[in-house]
Amino acid sequence: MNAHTRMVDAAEPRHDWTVAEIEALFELPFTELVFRAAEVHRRWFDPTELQLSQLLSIKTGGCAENCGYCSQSASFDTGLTATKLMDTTAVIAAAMEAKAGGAQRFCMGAAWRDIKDRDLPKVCAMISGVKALGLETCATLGMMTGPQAKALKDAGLDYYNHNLDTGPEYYPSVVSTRTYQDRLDTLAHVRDAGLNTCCGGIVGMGETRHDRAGLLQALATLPKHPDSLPVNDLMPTTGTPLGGSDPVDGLEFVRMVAVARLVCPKAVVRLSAGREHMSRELQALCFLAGANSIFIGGKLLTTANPDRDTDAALLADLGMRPMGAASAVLVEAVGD
Ligand code: SAM
Ligand code: DTB
Ligand code: SF4
Repeated sequence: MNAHTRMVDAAEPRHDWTVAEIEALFELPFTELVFRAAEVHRRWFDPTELQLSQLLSIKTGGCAENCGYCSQSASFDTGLTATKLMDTTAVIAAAMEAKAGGAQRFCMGAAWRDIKDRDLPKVCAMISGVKALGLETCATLGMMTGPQAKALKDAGLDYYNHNLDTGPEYYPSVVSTRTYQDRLDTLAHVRDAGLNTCCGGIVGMGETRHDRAGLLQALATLPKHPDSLPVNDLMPTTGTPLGGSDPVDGLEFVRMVAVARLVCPKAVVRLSAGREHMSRELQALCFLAGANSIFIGGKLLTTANPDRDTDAALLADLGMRPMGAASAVLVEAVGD
């Protein structure tokens, strides 16, 4: 087998990854790992392109779950003011603004344990309204049933975000109000409804490399690899159990991105939460290692994200452009 054949083989999606194999990838010399990931990235994508998503919290705080990282859980005193579900017109206005700012996908997030049937018509109206603007639609509303997933799909939903967050062994240390299997069940409903899956996790919660490999193994052995794979760096929030976690070393974060690219080669890997505290150089290394999506706009759900001008300058300096766009920089693509 020559080097070219080996590279092409390594770029084909596999569903039989073991945790040990994934741990071995983590242990490669850093430059070797990044090089391999960059090769696989180029096999499926134009490495100068970035998919651009923007988030909106359509229902903030007061959540019944106890995810140890989350500012929005009712179990922790984080000083966040809970709000009720936003009006549809306000959501559509925010989506128009996001589109004008260069977003390609608009992601609506709700601090719910699960979506209730009583809220479904309003959420469907939001999705249809956002879709009608010519944006891709994504929602993250907690657990849901098969019929609920079908209703969202019929309303025009393109993607559903539902993260596995960490490896199965560490998961119970992070949240106790639901199980890993609950998450997998919702992901099955998402797939069965014909929705694209957005599924990834968080690093920086005190997990080990074994847990990170466990998360990536869980993602890579799903019946279908995630279409979008967000890698979040914990946004530490005072008042949450994980608010005082030690930050993850930048090089280890890049390894996580690179291994995600290798085990889910066709996924759009999102450099998700945490860019606010990353240097431009660290972000550039993540793009080299296979990340090809970011959240844009100055706010994620409740925490900060780089503003549009900062990102426009970064993309211009890196010579990167929005996925599918002809022009070379974000600022040119959206006008001023
Ligand atoms: N309530 C729904 C759920 O949990 O599925 C949707 C919203 S929830 C905020 C979406 C995802 O955001 C979580 O699964 C988690 O991966 C990520 N997230 C939440 N808080 C975070 C934080 N402080 N830092 C990094 N990622 C975070
Ligand atoms: C994902 O993986 N990250 C996004 C989105 N999916 C919903 C959320 C990040 C939230 C960061 C913390 C906050 O802003 O509250
Ligand atoms: Fe609720 Fe989602 Fe936050 Fe967990 S991550 S507490 S489910 S909003």
